Amino acid sequence: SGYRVAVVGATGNVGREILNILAERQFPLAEVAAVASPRSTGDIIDFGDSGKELKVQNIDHFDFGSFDIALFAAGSEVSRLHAPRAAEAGCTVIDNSSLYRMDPDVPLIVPEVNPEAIAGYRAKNIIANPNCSTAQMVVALKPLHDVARIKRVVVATYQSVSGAGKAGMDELFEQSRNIFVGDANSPMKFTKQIAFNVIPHIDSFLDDGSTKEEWKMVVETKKILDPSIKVTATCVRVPVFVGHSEAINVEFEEELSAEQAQAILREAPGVMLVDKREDGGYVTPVECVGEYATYVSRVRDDPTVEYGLSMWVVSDNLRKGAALNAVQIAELLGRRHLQKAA
Ligand code: 11C
Repeated sequence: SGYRVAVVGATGNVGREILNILAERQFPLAEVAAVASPRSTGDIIDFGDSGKELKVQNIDHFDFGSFDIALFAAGSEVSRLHAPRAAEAGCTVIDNSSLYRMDPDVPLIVPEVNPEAIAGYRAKNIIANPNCSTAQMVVALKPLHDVARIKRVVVATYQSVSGAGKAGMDELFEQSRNIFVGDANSPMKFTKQIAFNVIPHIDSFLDDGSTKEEWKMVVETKKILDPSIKVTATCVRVPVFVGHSEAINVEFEEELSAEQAQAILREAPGVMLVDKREDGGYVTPVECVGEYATYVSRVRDDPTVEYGLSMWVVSDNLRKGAALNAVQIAELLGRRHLQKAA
């Protein structure tokens, strides 16, 4: 027995990782369906390393009513068109897009941080998965907030091109090669050259001069962790294929030394502390690819404020930032709320 699960956007960066992770974690499945746009209908894709193959089904004709859970990873437009139809047919939607995250009737869940909020899913039968840069940050902040109450966070991100989909990865690869062989380059997906460069712009600009990616880190952190926490973010795209990094400065209400923070983080769920204060004694994005953990390194006191710390947080943006968190939500939903199909 198990759940009947549909993965929407199964051929994309996150959809493929969802299938890998469902297989890896032996998620209890009675049935699994790969669903995508008509463009991919009929394609054959692997169900992780299970040896099983799945034939991609057309979302336009897909009957969600015979599924328990649909994990959506095909962007906001597909969620807007199909998530309500799935939810109304009785299939609980776990949505990776930004569409429903700030909807007060939709819980926004990181299982290590606010699992209790999942009960609110019944209002719309939809649960939202946060933005990748928010997910890894709140996993690292939550255990520290529990002990010393966070007042304010200043974060700068170093986000990999896989956050912009397969097209972003292809652009970094092609541009790097073209630069080596002397061919002309023109940015397509990104607004400036991404190879051997960094771009301080992710998602669209807002009226106040910030970007939507930066706004997401502010409002999602408040919704998941605590509305009283102030966040200011600068989000930057870097020429890394997979793995988002963040330089985070935190100001607390109460005293918390770097040593105490390290001890707390060593025990925290979902966190792997790698902090040797020596050459190479920290984690970089290439080392976190394919891993589940949110890695924390470089924890140190910030003496410029009364109670402050700085740290470096890295995670696989396609996993904890997206697919893994979505599968963990499905696991939580199954444990607490759903009956398995016979
Ligand atoms: C990026 N964080 O790295 C984005 C990708 O709101 O789900 C995910 C966007 C989102 O480009």
